[in-house]
Amino acid sequence: MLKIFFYLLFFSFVSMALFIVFLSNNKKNKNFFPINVFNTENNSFSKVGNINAVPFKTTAMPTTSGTLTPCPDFPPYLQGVLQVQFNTKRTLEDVQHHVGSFLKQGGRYKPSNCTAQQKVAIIIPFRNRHEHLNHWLYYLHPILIRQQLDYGVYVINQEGDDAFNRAKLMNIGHTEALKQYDYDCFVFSDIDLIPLDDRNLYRCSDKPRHLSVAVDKFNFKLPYATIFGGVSALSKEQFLKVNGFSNTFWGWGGEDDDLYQRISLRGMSISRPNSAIGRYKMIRHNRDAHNERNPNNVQKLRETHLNIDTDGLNSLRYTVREIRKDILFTFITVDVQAPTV
Ligand code: UD2
Ligand code: MN
Repeated sequence: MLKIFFYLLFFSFVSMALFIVFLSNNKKNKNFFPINVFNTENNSFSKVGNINAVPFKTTAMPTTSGTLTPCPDFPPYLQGVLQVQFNTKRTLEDVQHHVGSFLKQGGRYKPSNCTAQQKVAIIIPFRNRHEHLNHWLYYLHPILIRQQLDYGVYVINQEGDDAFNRAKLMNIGHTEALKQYDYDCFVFSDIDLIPLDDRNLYRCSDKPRHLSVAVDKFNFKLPYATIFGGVSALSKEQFLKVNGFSNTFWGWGGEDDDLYQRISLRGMSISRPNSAIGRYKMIRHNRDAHNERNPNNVQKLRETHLNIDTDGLNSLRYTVREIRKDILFTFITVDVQAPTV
């Protein structure tokens, strides 16, 4: 009987010891939590550690000569796939509380521990979409910070209620941003598009780049091969080479296709991230008032080659009504000089 008792005691000790070993191993795995970061440019995987432990602000690491080293090609703090939802109501105060302390007046940021590879102006055409703006700022600032960009956010607000002109607002944003800082890359983004993966870098490349490749609204597929609307990135040189957007697309539609044609006409082709990474959620909305589809824009698309040299950055006319620098963005209200009909 006593023998049985000792056997039982022995077995319970062994199982307890095994249980403890199992628990400690489990904990180790949790701490390590490796994340595979998919490198969008050469399709290779690299490992980063636990991203939750990575602070936005890291201490500066100057070289021996006292200058900062260039930021790496592949930012080390990316998280990969992101959770995005628009059910939560967000106010500007919420967003400011969330990310404001990392930014400088005007929605500006640059990494403190390395020199950013590019100076990027994000241009957003805007009128009466404040709720969308709050979501955009809430999600995009942390992403852009993790991407180690030297960037600024410019919201170009069309004054009045004449026909909306997305493309002209982009040209104005480009011109006004350059008055503020020596940007070398321009990301043109709709206010309602939120990336679902931070490996989709808001940078420019050797070709004009279409970033919003797989949008939920289009079942995560390109609706047609040459689409260039949504979010796109052009270097300063690329944008100048095509004379910017056309200024004459009033109302909804066509201006993005016109830009695509300009790019082709100037002998360039476009690049895109992998569709597994270039994923976006669009905040659901109805067509806005005064941005109805304009049937004239279809005809205009047949004339891009006739207009590219005379309609664009070199013919841009507008009046700035106000420049307001919030901590989260620079808000520029403009009179786009809509034609009187
Ligand atoms: C598509 C394109 C968009 C543009 C548009 C045609 C994609 C994913 N999107 O978007 O890039 O080419 O068709 O013009 O391909 N806006 C305001 N207030 C307004 C009207 C527009 O702020 O009253 C801004 C806002 O940033 C908005 C953008 O203009 O996201 C485009 O307008 P939209 O969202 O109504 O157009 P949508 O979704 O059909
Ligand atoms: Mn939209």
